[in-house]
Amino acid sequence: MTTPTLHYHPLSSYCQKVLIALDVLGIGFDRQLLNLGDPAERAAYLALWPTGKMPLLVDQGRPVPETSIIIEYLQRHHAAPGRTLIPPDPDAAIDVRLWDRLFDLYVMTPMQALTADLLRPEADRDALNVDQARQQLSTAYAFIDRHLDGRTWVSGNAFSMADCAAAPSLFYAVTYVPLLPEQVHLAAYVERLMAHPSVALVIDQARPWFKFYPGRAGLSRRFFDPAAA
Ligand SMILES: N[C@@H](CCC(=O)N[C@@H](CS)C(=O)NCC(=O)O)C(=O)O
Repeated sequence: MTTPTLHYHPLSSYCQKVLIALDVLGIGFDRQLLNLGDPAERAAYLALWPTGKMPLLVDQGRPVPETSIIIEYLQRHHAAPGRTLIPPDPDAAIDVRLWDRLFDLYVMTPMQALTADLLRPEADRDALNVDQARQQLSTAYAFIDRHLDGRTWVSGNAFSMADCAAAPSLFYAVTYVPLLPEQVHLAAYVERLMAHPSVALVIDQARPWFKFYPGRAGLSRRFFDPAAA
């Protein structure tokens, strides 16, 4: 079996989603760290994958884009025996895909919009867009909190692809819109995610980069310095 290569950056939430999946599935891979701020590197990456979005998996010369598709591909072609992120039961798998979509579309997307706004020059910031993104996060927190009542993981009984999407999206989202005190199910879930060994590993590997994260003012001290926990 060949070793796939992941083009990625450790600080990127979508890259973290796939890094968590690779660890849970027990897959060895080569790392290609991306610096899209470098014009030559950006041009080479765009030639490989025209959207320029990361991460990108390359396996035997075949580019596999889009995190949910990457995870499906890894599950099918590279997962270690007994490791799974998408259950074999078709209806259970639909529920995992649903929650993966919900986290990508309603947590990851507004969180990214808030990061993008901070990266703009002051004069180009968009207060309306920021308000909408913050409102979208509040709406998502409310329905996810309700859903998590009585659950350990977000879909079924086991850690799944949906939890891979949830961990980095919530990790960054709460730096912009903190959870409400009454959102106890979601708060406990975030703590369970952060304690999961694969999530903890990926957060640990991103730590040297947190000083570049635009929303770092909202990031808990314990993520900069685990000894402060
Ligand atoms: N739908 C894509 C989204 C990937 C994405 O938005 N990646 C961000 C990093 S977290 C990115 O590449 N940003 C760089 C850019 O937009 O130029 C996926 O699931 O892979």
